[in-house]
Amino acid sequence: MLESADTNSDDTAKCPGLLGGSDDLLEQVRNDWSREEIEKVFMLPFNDLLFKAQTVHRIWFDPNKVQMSTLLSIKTGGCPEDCGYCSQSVKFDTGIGASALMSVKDVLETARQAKEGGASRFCMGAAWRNPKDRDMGAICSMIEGVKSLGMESCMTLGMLTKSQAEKLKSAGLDYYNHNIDTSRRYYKKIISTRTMDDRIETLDKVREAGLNVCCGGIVGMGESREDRIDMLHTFATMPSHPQSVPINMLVRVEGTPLGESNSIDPFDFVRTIAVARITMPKSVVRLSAGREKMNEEFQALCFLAGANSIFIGEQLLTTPNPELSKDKSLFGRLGIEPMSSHECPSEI
Ligand code: SAM
Ligand code: DTB
Ligand code: SF4
Repeated sequence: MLESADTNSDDTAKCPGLLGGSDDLLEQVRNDWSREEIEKVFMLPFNDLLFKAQTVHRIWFDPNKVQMSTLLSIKTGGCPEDCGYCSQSVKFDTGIGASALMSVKDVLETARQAKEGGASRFCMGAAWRNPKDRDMGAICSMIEGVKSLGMESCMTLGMLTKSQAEKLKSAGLDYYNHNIDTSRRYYKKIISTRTMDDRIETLDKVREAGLNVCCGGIVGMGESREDRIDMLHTFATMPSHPQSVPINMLVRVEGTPLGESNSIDPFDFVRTIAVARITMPKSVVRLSAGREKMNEEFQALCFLAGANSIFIGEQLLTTPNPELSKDKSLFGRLGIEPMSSHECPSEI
């Protein structure tokens, strides 16, 4: 086990890259991280932090492979929740109206195009507080169709009942995305219509149904470093680490309460990625929303810090993402290649 950073803080300064112990001890996957240990890692000198993150990354992953997913909003706008960052809440005037659930045929045509564009996973998102049972038939047909294209599937539909989670699993769903978004303390400033515990409950149901968990958060909502450390501590001490950890940089949407937020220090964003990599060594860490506003050097630092998944395609749910040609050029310059599904660790 890694020694507590508390016991060897002087050594850490003399021995960059190690928090104590030898590199082969970094192979351990731990769910017993203390908040203090995570804070110590977060606050390391930047070069030491990146060295350590890259060391851990190389134990578990090919450092030049990045998993590529494409995202589609299968049901846009009109959501009754009040998440302060979101373009799709009915509570904010963002110019995005409510539309109906897309047809299975249209979803599968978009999935086919995503596969042609190089995506190995197709992620579908709905602006719901929770799915209605009457929608589950269409949702399951979408999952079956995506699987028959030879792609992995991911859904994010809001809160689930036990039986809905089981239905998704039976349809062949690989991942369910449900984010905690931020620290427990800051959460109340961002969302009032459902609690952090509601989200944790859904995550438990997803895990118990045997689905891979995709759970992450957003950085840049005005939260403090303390909040980022708390959020990372929550992920790292879950009963098992989420198999996929999306770290989103807030996309500021006009009309939302967070539309005018100050931008985050890029180095703090990179630190968040690096700490996710170190504390959840086997998880795929996704450099998720926000790439449109990052330059190539910023993204390269995120990959160096251990991010190994992205969304490709020009649209996230309702906001833009870099053009495919720009991503292809960046990957060419960095020598990054797509990670195939069988290289992507999962529990199922
Ligand atoms: N309605 C479902 C839910 O909230 O779980 C699924 C869709 S919701 C849009 C999925 C996630 O996208 C949110 O939990 C949040 O982390 C992320 N997200 C939404 N809007 C964002 C924004 N403007 N910037 C960054 N991330 C955002
Ligand atoms: C996640 O953590 N990020 C994605 C996905 N899970 C569903 C969503 C990002 C949404 C960005 C804002 C938008 O496009 O509306
Ligand atoms: Fe609704 Fe999800 Fe947006 Fe929150 S994040 S308002 S639940 S679509």
